[in-house]
Formats: sequence, structure tokens, C-alpha cells
Amino acid sequence: MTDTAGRNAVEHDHEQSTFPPPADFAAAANVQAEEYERAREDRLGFWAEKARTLLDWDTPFTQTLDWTNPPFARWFADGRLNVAHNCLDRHVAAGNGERVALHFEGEPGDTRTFTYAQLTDEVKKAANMLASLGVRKGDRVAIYLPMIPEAAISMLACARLGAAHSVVFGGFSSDALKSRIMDAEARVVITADGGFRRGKPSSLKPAVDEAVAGGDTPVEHVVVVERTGQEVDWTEGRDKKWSELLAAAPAEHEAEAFEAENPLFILYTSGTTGKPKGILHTSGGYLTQATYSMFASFDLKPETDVFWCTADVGWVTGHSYVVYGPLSAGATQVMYEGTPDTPDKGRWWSVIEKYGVTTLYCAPTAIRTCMKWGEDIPAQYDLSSLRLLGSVGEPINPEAWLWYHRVIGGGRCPIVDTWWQTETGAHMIAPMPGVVATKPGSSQRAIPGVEVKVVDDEGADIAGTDPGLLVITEPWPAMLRGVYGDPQRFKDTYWSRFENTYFAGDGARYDEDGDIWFLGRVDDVMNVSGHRLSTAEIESSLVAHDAVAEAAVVGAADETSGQAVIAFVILRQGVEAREGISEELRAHVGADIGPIAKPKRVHVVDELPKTRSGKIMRRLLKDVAENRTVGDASTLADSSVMDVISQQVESTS
Ligand code: 6R9
Repeated sequence: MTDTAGRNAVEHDHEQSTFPPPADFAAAANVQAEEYERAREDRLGFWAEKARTLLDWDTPFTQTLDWTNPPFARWFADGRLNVAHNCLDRHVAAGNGERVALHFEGEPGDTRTFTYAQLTDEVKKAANMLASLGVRKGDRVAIYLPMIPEAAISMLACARLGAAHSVVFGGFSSDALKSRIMDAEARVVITADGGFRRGKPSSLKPAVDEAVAGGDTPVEHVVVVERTGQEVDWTEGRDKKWSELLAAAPAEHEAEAFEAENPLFILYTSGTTGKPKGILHTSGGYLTQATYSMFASFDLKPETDVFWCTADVGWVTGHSYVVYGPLSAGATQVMYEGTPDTPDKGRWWSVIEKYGVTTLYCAPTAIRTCMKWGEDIPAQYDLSSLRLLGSVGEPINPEAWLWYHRVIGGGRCPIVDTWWQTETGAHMIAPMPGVVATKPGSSQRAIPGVEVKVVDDEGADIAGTDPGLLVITEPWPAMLRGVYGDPQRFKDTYWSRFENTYFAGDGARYDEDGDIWFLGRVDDVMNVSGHRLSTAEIESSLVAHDAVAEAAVVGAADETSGQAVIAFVILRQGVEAREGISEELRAHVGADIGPIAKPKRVHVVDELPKTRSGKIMRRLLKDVAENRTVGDASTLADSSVMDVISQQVESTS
């Protein structure tokens, strides 16, 4: 049950309880209360100082922000730097070459450790390897890899050359990979034979073969990392072994400095229409905010902390908090390849114990899953090294927050709930752990240097605690610079709803203290286990199946994954609702987009609820999927439709 402000009963109860930072933590924290003040008084001066002190510039910038052509921002535009140098060489030059950069833990239990000096050497060779394949500044390289060190090495090698990478999540299908290769015009793909998942090798190379098979992509080279030793098909001339190329590559590579606005990466994310958007990020501003947030939100102490972000590099969290943020900040971190329950449900906690992890950053869905497995599992491990816990990807419900705090954090670790997006590049809303008394379920307030608001439909400041829309009112360094190849879509999606204000697509409200609570997406984007999926993309996959005439997809509340994909389909004339059709359609979406997009349930119905103008009313289907009384159906062309649908769903579930 939710009240009028969208709060459930537990949220209501816990809204008033706060957890002040432990005194010793607060005293030693990187960010103190004055930082909020300072940033508010001179936001641009604040970011300029962060850029200067946190990064190494080859040519210092003189201009902080160029906002003369909104919404196209340019940050630190006349400065020049190399992102890979900032993540690697400069730490070696500062005498920290022997510090561990990466503790890699493979799912089968194999491990590899890279110091900053070793990682720098690897990236230099990989940069020479890519250069030998013709990769130059301004090119795009597609990366389709499991969570192995070569993923970070490939990304940094691209950055070193000034080429942009487009990482495609290894769980995406060959079709998804192909459309991303085409959109970005990538000439090189870096992949692996496969990776280990749930105790088995799971293949990647066949999807690349399929994606580039027609010969209609711009791909000239496919570089293959040998991870699992699986048999793979080989196309002579096109396919090359990573190990052989790297062995042949010269060891020295001088990092050239590029302009601060040189593209760093494109990352595709779901939008409200079927076609994923290529979110474009550039170098200087992105790295400034990613690095700052490591020190601010996570209170990073590079000499002593061991940081672990569990996200895959295929998502933005993996870009900013597995690769660029931690490495630029000089952190020691853990990278884990597999799933939390392989070989058993204690795997995560054993990794924390083994490496002495101090800072864990994961998604609420993982916490809820661990809650379900029971607290006796983490209790078997020594988690006393932990000193800070992070959360990302979706609103964290107060029960999960409290469990995370007590069971994993031993009651002593501040929980930093970080709200941000692929588009924002780095943290935007998160309590500074040494300053803010945290509240279970709320991300609370913008980080220093970021300005946000909750507004109503007209863009006016919201009164009191009513629900509204989250907007960002001032440009920020890590903001997206556009939608790749589609400036109009960039304007339409984010900047047209309110003037010169960024529309995030999230519902939010303030509480009595002015802290921000997130209420989920207000558009047709679902959030399943912290991953963004678009209803339109899954619907178009369903209607591409021979048996389907029409489809509507909703995200229904789900105890573990936050939301679950529920599909309603109308079969084509002459197609019988045969046994197993739902299963067949689920498998179809899984193969078409990827397993994470697979609907939890597919209901075959005779009709879909539509307005007179033909718009599907997903809100009503959501009521059905969530087992609620169906809401106001008065704008439907035929209001009896909902009774029929409810009956059909009941008889098939
Ligand atoms: C980093 C990331 C972005 C969407 C965002 C919002 C949801 C992320 C959240 C959160 C509430 C948090 N979201 N973090 N909602 N509290 N701490 O997840 O990027 O995949 O682009 O998703 O995720 O709805 O708009 P991305």
C-alpha cells in the first residue's frame, strides 16, 4: 500500500529515523560540511579547483564552462589531458607503481593481481596493439567482454589513443550488438571466447560472428581474448588472438594529450522509444566528477581502502566505478567475474573477507536476494574490514537498507545511496558520508557542485511533500554531451520538457526535512534488478514474432528485482493460443535482446486497453500485473476491456 505521496508503510515508519555518521568517521572524512557551502557560493570555481587538483593536465584550461549554446556544454574546453595517463602513468610517476590497482577474482577461483605499474604496462601494449590495427583518435571500438581485466585494459587502451569505446554488455544478443556496432560505426570489436557464469563457460564469440556475418558492418578486425578455452569459429584475416597481438606489441607507448572535450565513450541505454540511445561522454569533465565522487561519496583513502563495485563494465556503473573513477583516484580494487551464488551463496562475502574489502558498492536487488537467502550466510564470514557501503541503480527500500546496514555493515558503516544515470556520468544525489545523517530509503541531497530540484508538471517548485519530477537545474562536468549522431533526440528527450533544465525522467518528492525520495521512472522505462529496459524495445521484439499481433509490456513491482517485465500479447488472427506459447515468446525476447529482457510472464489476451487516440494505457495493465483493483478506465475507447483482460489473466496465471 502506498499513501498519496507514494510512500509505503515501512518508509513512513523509518522516515524519521536517521543514522548520524560515527564520530571517528566524521572527523576523518574527506568532505566536511563547509564543502556544500563553498560549492554553492561558487559552483564553477569549485569544479575548476577539483579539475585542477584531482587531475593531471598536459595543457591547463583557462575556461571552466562554455554554456553559450545550451544544451551543448563544454567543460574545461581549452585544456588538454590524457585519461589513461590520469588513471595509470601518473600514479606510477608519483611513486605508487607498486600499489595494487586490481585484484581480479575469476568465477572458477583463478586470480590475477595488477599493480599500477603492471596495469600501465598492459595498457601501453594494448594501445600499441590497437594502433597497429589502425585505431586512431576519433575512431570507435566496440568491446564485448566478460568481467575480466582485459575489459578495463581495452577501455583504457582506447582512451590512451583518443578513440571512443562502446562497451556492449556481454548479456546482450548478437542483434543488440550489431545495432550498436552499426550506430557507432565501429571498425574493431574486442571480445572473448566466453566467460564463466554459474560454474559454466558461457560463450561470447558466436554472437560476434553472427553480428558481423552479413559483411554489412564496418568491422574489419575482431580481437579475441582467450578466457574459457572454448572452441570458436575462426575467420582468417578478420579474427586475431589478443594474446598474440599483445605479445607482438611494443612495450613503450607515449600518451598523447587530447582536448578535454574529446569523446571518451558511447554507452547505449534504453529510452522511451524502441531504439537505444548512444549516450556520449567526453574526457575532462567526466573524469573530474568520477574522480571527485570517489573521494566524496565513498570517502576514498587510496593508501588503505580496498574498493569493490560489483557492477558489470557493460553498464555505466562499471564505467565510472570499476574503471575510470577508482583508477583515476588511485584506488586498490576488486573485480569479480561471476555471480554471487557460485559456487555457493557466500561467494561475495568470501571475496570481502579474502581481500579485506573496505567499501562495497552494489545494487538493492542484490541486497534483497541476499536477504532472501538468510543472514546466517554472511554471518559465516569476517566482514569487519568494511567501513562504507554504497547502493545504486534503483530506490533502496528501507527494509533492505536496514538489513544492509545491520547484517553486512555491522551497524557501523554509513550507507551512501547514490542516485545518478548513464546520462549524468557520475553521482549526482548522495549523502556525504561524514556529514549527513543517513535515512533508510532516501538519497537525500545533491552532492556538492550539483543543483537539483523537484518540480511539478509546469516546472514550478513543488510545494511541501507532494510527488513531482526530478530536474537538474545547472550543467555539471560529467553530463552527457549528446545522443550519438542525433542532436535532436538529445534536445527532445532531456531539454524540451523544461527550459534550460535537464529532465531526468524520475519521479521524486521531498520529505519534511527537504531530503529527496525517489519514486521510480515516470516514462516507459523499467528498472529490473537495477538495469534499464524500455517497454517499447521489448514490445517491438514481441511483435516481431510470427505469432504476435500486438504487445504491451509493463514493469510490475517485484520483491526481488524491483520491477519485473510483464507482457500482454494479442496473437495474430488464425494463431491458436497453443500450449507453451508464453514460454516460446519469453525465449524469443531472451534471444532477441538478451536474457535480462525476458518477460517474467507473458499473458495472452484478446484485447489491450486503448484510449480513443489509440494509446495503450499501460497504467491499467500494471494494475492487473500487480494484482490491484484496476484504476480509472474512463478514457478507454471501450471500458469493458479491462474486465475481459483481468479474467483472461486470472484463468492463465
Ligand atoms: C547509475 C544507473 C538510471 C535510472 C535513474 C533512476 C534509477 C539509479 C538510483 C535510482 C533511485 C537510486 N536509479 N540509482 N533510483 N535511487 N540511488 O543506474 O544508471 O542504468 O542509466 O539508470 O536508475 O530511475 O533514472 P542507469
